[in-house]
Amino acid sequence: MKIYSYKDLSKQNVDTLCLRQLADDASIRESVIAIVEEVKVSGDTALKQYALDFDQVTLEQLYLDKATLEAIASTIPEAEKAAINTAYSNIRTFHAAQISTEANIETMPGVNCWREARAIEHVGLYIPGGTAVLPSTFLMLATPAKLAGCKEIVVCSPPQKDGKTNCYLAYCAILLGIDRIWMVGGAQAIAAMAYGTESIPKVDKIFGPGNRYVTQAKQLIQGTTLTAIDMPAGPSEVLVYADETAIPSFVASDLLAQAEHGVDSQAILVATSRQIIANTIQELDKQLEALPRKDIARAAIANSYAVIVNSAAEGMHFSNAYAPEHLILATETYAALIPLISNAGSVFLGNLTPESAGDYASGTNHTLPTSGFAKAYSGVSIDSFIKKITFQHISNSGLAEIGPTVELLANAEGLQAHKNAITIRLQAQDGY
Ligand code: HSO
Ligand code: ZN
Repeated sequence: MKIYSYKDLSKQNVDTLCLRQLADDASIRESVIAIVEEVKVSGDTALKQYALDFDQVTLEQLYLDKATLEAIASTIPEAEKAAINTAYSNIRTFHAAQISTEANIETMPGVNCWREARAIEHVGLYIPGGTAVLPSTFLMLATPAKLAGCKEIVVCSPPQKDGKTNCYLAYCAILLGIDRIWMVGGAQAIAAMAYGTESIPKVDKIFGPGNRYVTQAKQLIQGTTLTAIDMPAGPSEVLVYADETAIPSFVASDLLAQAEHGVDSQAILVATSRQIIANTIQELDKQLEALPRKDIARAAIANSYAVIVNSAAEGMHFSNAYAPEHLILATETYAALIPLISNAGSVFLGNLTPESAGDYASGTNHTLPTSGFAKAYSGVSIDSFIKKITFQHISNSGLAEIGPTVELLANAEGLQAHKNAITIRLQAQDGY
């Protein structure tokens, strides 16, 4: 892990350190374009062929039905079932509280304006398989989708070697009231949901993380179809701010929790002294050896760095420039730092609040903006599954109030028909 001193970094150095590898691999783009085109043209036939080519499974039917999911779900061990139930309950409680109604505003006497939320009717959720199957992601996406009232929730996830899904995903499906999981993975899943196939419904918005192919496919369909995406997704990342009240073994465990996600994950340590960094690296080396995914974690740590800062303000300055997906404040004085945070996906306060808690069970969503997109994007929430429609009503007296203003502005823009739409009504009123 490289160590930098903040005071020696130029603005350009900081910019370079904050730059993520936004993978735009031309060969990936080309194969994704080909896959998307093939799914668009050949639909289910293409999906079955890709299942054979990429997942080595023959699928007679592309989805698992409710009875199959129930049978798989029934094999889940009791302890894991209880853990999923607890996580689900917390995620549900936190997201349910985000549902709100807005006030009806009388902007002028007799002129009323308001907004009402409506669910996005058809949504698609992509649940990755690969090196880690993530039932937690299923809960994080489907819980707000259900609460928002989405009519149709299409779930795609790559098949296991037996052509099915595991007991955790199946149990989540049953718990969430989702009675079908499509055994479709990769870029082909994104294409299927964006264009629709004979059996997979076309959706209005696609959610979920994935590998570079999935991410590339999401970017592609966002630009070429009417289907929206949740957010641009890059490798997962954490920035831990640690001062002398931090506990190095805890900090090391947080950096490694991030690092085990993937070789391209970043785990950044910002600390108020070189000693804290040294202590943390010592702990990190110790803990790393015991990890089953140590090769992945080691590669990710090699891709990460530490920064020494002279004050909390400097630390937050760097953090805001980096705009981390996850920010952990490993300090007892976290409260004073909260107002200094301007860019972060999700923040974890104090020595007893690891990112893992939010990844799984505390209630907040773990689908968050990466790669610096926290400067402009929020994480997934109820808002991601709704759109807000504005309404207005103008009464008799309201028309008299607002009419002359609109007439004048329409006239100024040279749009006579706009003006007439007011004038014709005002004249009709005069006749009453
Ligand atoms: N840290 C990941 C979410 C996750 N962690 C799922 C474990 N499972 C992105 O926020
Ligand atoms: Zn995680």
